[in-house]
Amino acid sequence: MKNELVFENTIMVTQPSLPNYERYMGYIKGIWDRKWLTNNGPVHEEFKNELKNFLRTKNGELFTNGHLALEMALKALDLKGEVITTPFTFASTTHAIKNCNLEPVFCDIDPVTYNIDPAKIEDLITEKTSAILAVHVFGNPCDIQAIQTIADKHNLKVIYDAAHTFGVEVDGKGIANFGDVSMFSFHATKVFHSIEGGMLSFSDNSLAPTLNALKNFGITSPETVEYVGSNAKMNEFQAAMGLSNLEIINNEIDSRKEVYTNYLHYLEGLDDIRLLQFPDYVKPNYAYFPILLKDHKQRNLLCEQLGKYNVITRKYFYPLCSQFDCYDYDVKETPVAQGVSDRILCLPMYANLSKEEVKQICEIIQYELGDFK
Ligand code: T4K
Repeated sequence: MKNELVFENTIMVTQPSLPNYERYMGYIKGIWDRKWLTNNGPVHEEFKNELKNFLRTKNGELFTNGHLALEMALKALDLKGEVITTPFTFASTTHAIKNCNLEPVFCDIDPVTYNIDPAKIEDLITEKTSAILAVHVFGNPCDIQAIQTIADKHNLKVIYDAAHTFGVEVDGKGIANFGDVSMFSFHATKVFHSIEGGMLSFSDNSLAPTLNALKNFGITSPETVEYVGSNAKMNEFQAAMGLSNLEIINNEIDSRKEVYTNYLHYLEGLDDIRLLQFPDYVKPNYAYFPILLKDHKQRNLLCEQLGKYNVITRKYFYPLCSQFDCYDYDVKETPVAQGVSDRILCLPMYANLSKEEVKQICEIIQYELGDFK
């Protein structure tokens, strides 16, 4: 331990940015006056339209969180049987599949991008397969073209868990425009948030009425309930936070880019660490700062040691979803995912993380990795 590097105030793995207080309260005042609090209120509608403009997508619907949005997407597509997916993701992705009475089939990941490896998908397709549910992990887009080619060949739906990819572009095209459906999370820990919240973008506009019914108990008219739906509606207060945050999103991404650049600068030359690189054709949003350590022991030690300096890191995503106690799968089938999950560590990443703080975190890492050798 090097005592002079201990932070006085704990550095969390992330911290939400907040919008201009007066702007937010302006929206709240309107909600107060109207007494219309949820169920497709005017702020909800304004937020939805602004988001569709920002993400440059023609179809979009809002939800109370990203997870329920994903479940509603799987239901609206009326999937059956098996869904090929990645085990290297947040619990939500796999739980959504299971909660919709579908069977997840775990495909291994690419060792460089940490996304589902398209080269390994076709071997897993059976007559029961109805979809591929891929995740753009840490904001780095999947191999969209390869996945679509496989899906077209086998007549499968493609759903993207785009929880980490708000504002990301591929070859100048907004990330919301790929596959059949993409899900965005607006949780407080995300690059863009509405406290809690989520959105689906989708290619087939006929999905809109089904999604709207599904998020409102399956009700299609005052006396008709056509689907076994849920309650997954976004309320006016969430939408107000989202609208206010949309005003600062470009600054948010610029600030994160600076934090990312500072990390690259101060971690340069550390042989034990591999960083996530974005291809030239991707415009990233700098959602996370994952590092891949040499082995499991080194990752765990570094995580523990950083904690003693008041730096909170997270092992996103360890364990693999396929290893959860609530499931019973054979993880040996995804060795690359296993290796990444054992060695990954997400460093603090948020817009307000100063250059001095990043420098100090990197000095701790340098010192502690030196100690571990
Ligand atoms: N798919 C993927 C790939 C996802 O990553 C997620 C969510 C979803 C689907 C589902 O989307 P949502 O239904 O959530 O919209 C956090 C988030 O709760 C979760 O949204 C996120 N992924 C996941 C990667 O991270 P935890 O369990 O790590 O959260 P927690 O409470 O430990 O927060 C992390 C840190 O953030 C805290 O240590 C401090 C800071 N924090 C957190 C909150 C809530 C704040 O500073 N302020 C806050 O209000 O899951």
